[in-house]
Amino acid sequence: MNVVGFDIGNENCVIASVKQGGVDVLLNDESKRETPSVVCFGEKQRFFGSAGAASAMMHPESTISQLKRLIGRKFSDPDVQNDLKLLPIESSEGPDGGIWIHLTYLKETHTFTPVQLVAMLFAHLKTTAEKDLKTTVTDCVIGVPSYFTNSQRQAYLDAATIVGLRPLRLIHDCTATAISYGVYKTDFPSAAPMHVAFIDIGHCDTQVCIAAFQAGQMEILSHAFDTSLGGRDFDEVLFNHFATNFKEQYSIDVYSNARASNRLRVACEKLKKVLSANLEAPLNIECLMDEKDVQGFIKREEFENLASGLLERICVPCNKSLADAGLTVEEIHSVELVGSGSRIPAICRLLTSLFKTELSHTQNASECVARGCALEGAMLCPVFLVREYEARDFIPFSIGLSSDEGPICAGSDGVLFPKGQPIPSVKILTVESSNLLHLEAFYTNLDEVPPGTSPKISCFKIGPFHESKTSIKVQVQINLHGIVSIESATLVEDHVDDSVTTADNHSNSEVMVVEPVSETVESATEDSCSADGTKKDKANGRLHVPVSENIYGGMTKAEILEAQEKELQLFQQDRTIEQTKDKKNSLESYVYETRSKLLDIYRSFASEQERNDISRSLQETEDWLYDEGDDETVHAYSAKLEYLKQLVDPVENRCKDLEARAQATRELFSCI
Ligand code: ATP
Ligand code: K
Ligand code: MG
Repeated sequence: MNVVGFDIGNENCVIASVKQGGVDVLLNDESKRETPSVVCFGEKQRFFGSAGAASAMMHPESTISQLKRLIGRKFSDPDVQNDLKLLPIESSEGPDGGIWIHLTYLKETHTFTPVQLVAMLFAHLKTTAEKDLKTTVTDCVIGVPSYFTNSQRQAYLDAATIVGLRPLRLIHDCTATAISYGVYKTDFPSAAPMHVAFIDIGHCDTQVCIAAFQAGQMEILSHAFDTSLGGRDFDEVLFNHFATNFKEQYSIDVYSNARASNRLRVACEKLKKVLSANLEAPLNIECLMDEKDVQGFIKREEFENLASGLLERICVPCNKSLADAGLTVEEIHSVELVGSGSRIPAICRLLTSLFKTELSHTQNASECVARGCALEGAMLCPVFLVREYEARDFIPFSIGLSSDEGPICAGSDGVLFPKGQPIPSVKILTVESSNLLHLEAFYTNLDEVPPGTSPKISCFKIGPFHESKTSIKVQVQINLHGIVSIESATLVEDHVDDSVTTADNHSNSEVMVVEPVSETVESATEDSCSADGTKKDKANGRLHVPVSENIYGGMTKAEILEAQEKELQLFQQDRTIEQTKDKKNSLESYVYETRSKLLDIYRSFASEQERNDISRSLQETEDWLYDEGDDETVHAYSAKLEYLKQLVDPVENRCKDLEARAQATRELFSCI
C-alpha cells in the first residue's frame, strides 16, 4: 500500500509518492515526470497523457484538456463560456445548470460531465502510479486551487470516487508547495517567524500565498489569486498578434478555421518557450490554411510589450496577498516562484522589482505541488513514519448557515465560518425546531469568491424527530477538504446546558451558537435505532438525528454508481483494444521470428515438407495481416497464432530436446 500526491494541472499532471524517506516523482509510460492533462476519444479507444496529446490533432472535436476549468461550474458562467470557446468540442447546458460535453465515440453520441472526464484522467494517473509503484493505489492527496468553491471540491471527490481513489485530503496547491518547502528546511530563525511568498503561475491561473515558517511548523497567512491569468494567456497574445499579421500578409482568417486556430495556438506556445531562452524567434507553419505556408518572426521585447497588460495583472494578487497578511515587502524573507508559466523572463524581472528582492528557486517549479501532496499524504497515513510537521491553512471564503427562520451566526455579519477559518474546524449550534430542520449553507460575501460563483452551497435536512418542539445540537464542520458539512445532529434532552452560550446579536433568539469545539468527538458506537430514525447513544443518553445533505450541482449516490458503470464499460473497451493490439503484435513477431529460425536453428530439425508447410503458412498469415486481418478481433489473432504454433511446435520441441541433451552432456563432462 502506498499513498500518492496528485497535482492535476490544466496542462500537466504530476504524481509523487514517499519512498524510503524521500519524496519521488513517479514516471509515466514514456518515463516522463509530467503527464499532459488530456483525454482523447480515438477511433476505438481512449488515449490519455502524451498519447492523448499526440492524437489531439487527428480528433480535435473529441479531445478535451483544461478540464479543471470546467469541473464543478455552471454552463452559464461567463468564464466557462470563454473557456469552451477555446475548446473545439460540442457542449450544452445540463438539466442542473452544469456542463454537458457531447462527442461521438464508437459511432455513438456520448454525453459526459466534466466530473466524468476528470475521473478518466484520475483513472489514468492511478494506473500510472500503480505501474511505477507496483502496488494498488487508493489513498491520495490531491492539490486544488485555493479559489476552488465547495462544489468544485466536491466534484473532485466525486471524480475520485468514480475510479476508486480515496482522497485523504484536498489541499491548496500553494499550501502543498509551502509544506514541501518547510518540511526539509531546518535553518529557520528561532526568534520570529520567517515569511515566504509562494507564487504559482500555471497554464490558466496564478495563485499567491504567504506563509510564516518556524521550526517544525508553518502557517498560511494569506491566499490570493487570479483565476484567469496563466501561460495560456501569453500564448493568446502571440496568437492574436500572428492571426492579425497573417490576415494582412497572406489574406487568411485563422479565426474562421478551427483546425488552423488550433495549429497556430500550438505553434505560439512553442514560440513563447523559445522566447524564454532566446531574444528572438521565428514561426513557420506549413499549409496553415488555404494551402498557404506562413512565416513570422518576433523579438522578445516586442512580445513583452504585447503582454504588458498581463504582466501588470500579476502584481494584483501579489499585492493583495501582502495586504491580507498585513505585511510589507520588507518583511518578506524570500519569494519562491513556481509553476512553469512563470518561466517567462519578464515575469521574474517584474516580481524581483515588486518584492525588492532576488527570487529564490529552491523548489522544483513543476513538481513542488505533487511533492507537497505526497508529504501531506504520508503525514495523514499512519503507515508512514514522518517527522511531525504542523501546517495550518484556512478557507478563503466566508460561509454562512441559515434555517427557515433566518441566518444562524456567531456575529452580526451573518457569517458562521469567516474567511480565515482554520481547516478543519467544527462549530456546534443549538437550534430549536420541530419535526424537520432545514439548513442552507451559502457564501456570505460574493466579492471574495470568483466571479460567477453561485452563493448557494448546500442544504441539509435534519430529522424527522417526532417532537413538537425541541433543541437540536448540530455539529457543523469545515472538513479537511475545505468542504462545509454536518458531522452529526443530536436531540438535547436536558434543556439546561451550562456550556451553551447565546451569541450576542442574534437575529433569532431560538438559535444559539456554541464554541469552542472541544467536545466534538463523541462515540456513537452503541447506538440503537428508534422508530422515527433517531438513534440512541447509550453512553451519554443522546439521540442522534438523521442528516441528509444535498450539495448543489453535486452527484447523488445513484449517479455516481451509474458513472462507475459507464467508466467500467469504457475501461473494458480500452482494455480489449489494447489486448487486441498486443495479440496482433505477438502474431506479427511470431511470423518474423519463426521465418528467421527456419533459416537458422530449425534448419536441421525440420523435414523439407515441414519447412515448406511452415513457410507457406507464415506467408499466408503475413498476407492476411496486411489485408483483411489488419483490423480483427483478439480471438482471430489468437486462432492464427495457435494454428501456426501447432505446425511449428514439433520442430521447436526437437530443437529444445537436443539442446537439453547437449546441456546434460556438458554438465556430465564438467563433473568428471
Ligand atoms: P494550472 O496550474 O493552471 O492548472 P499547470 O499546473 O498544468 O496548470 P504548469 O505545468 O505549471 O501548469 O505550466 C504550464 C504553462 O507553462 C504552459 O502555459 C506552458 O506554455 C508554460 N511554459 C512551460 N515552459 C515554459 C517556458 N520555458 N517558458 C515560458 N512558458 C513555459
Ligand atoms: K502542474
Ligand atoms: Mg499548476
